[in-house]
Amino acid sequence: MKQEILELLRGREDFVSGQELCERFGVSRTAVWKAVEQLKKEGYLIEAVRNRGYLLRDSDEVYSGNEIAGRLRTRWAGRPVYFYDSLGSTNLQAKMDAEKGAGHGTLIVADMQTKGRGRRGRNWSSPAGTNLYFTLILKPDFSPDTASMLTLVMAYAIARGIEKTASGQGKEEPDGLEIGIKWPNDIVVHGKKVCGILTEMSAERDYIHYVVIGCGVNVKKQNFGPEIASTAAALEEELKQKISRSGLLANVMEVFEREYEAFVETGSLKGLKDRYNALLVNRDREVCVLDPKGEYRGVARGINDAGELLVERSEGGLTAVYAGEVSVRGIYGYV
Ligand code: BT5
Repeated sequence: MKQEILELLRGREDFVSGQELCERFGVSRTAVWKAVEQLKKEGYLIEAVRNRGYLLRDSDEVYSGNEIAGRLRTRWAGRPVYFYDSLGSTNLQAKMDAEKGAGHGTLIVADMQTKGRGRRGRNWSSPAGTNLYFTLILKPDFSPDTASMLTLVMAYAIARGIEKTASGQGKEEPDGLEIGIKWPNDIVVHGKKVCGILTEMSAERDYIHYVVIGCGVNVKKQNFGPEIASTAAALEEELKQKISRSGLLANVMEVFEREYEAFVETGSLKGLKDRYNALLVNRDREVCVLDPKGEYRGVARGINDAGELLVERSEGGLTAVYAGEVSVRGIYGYV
């Protein structure tokens, strides 16, 4: 009932009387009052005025499973959502849940991580109360070599989700926010990393058991450690506005669901390629490709339908770089 009261208050701009709530849910005034007290404990700002009733002031700062679920407008992405105050790593939890049968679209969220991971065992800084750490479980029905493209679909969804949240109008392409993608798995604002993505998969040769896409997005101001102080940034500071973590996550799920469905239909990034390339910060920049077989330099020209980065090499020729094998660095810095 708590959730239902919340939904009703969310839809009203004026006070809702205690009487109306009692009649609507067939419970006593005390029961309504208790449910409202619980919501307040979760962080909701609910004003209670004698003879007028209850009014939900603002839920933008509330970050909980209920709040995220209440804001979702998807059919399957983020359903169900499991929220934890603390986890070792949302990717690890997601993999355990996927093994135990959690379905396509299940979302694991934590307010903090004690063992947040980047690629190749690197560390992901994951303090409490500030950022998004979430992992989406997918059980796709396509071949395992296609799965690395999902990182790119998620990167696009996060970039657009940020724009949508920051513009506040649900509009996805406001001018001048300078949000970009650093191929393959970073989101960058003003040349600094605000988000990283770690995609992991369990598969046989031609069959995917599951894919988990884990994302960390820096939202609130925080003290980044000395190691990342010069390369990391948080959205609220860079964009100079408040960002609701629950709202952002719901927007990301919405864009991801739409783009994932288009991706599955064509089996490639054909439909997304041009829009992705428009956000690519490495585009037409000199990059260093850190290939285990040998580093080389070139100019990044954008992705192809398979999500590979096309690099025009200094010594001539165009190479398609596959995300699974290499990293790309800017010549003059992180981007
Ligand atoms: C990534 O790896 O960028 C993938 C990060 C994925 C994190 C999410 S959080 C939810 C889910 N659960 C997990 O355990 N992981 C996922 P990579 O490209 O390897 O970048 C890692 C590097 O980014 C580190 O070595 C640091 O230099 C830097 N870094 C660490 N924490 C950061 C932060 N909060 N913001 C920006 N940069 C950070």
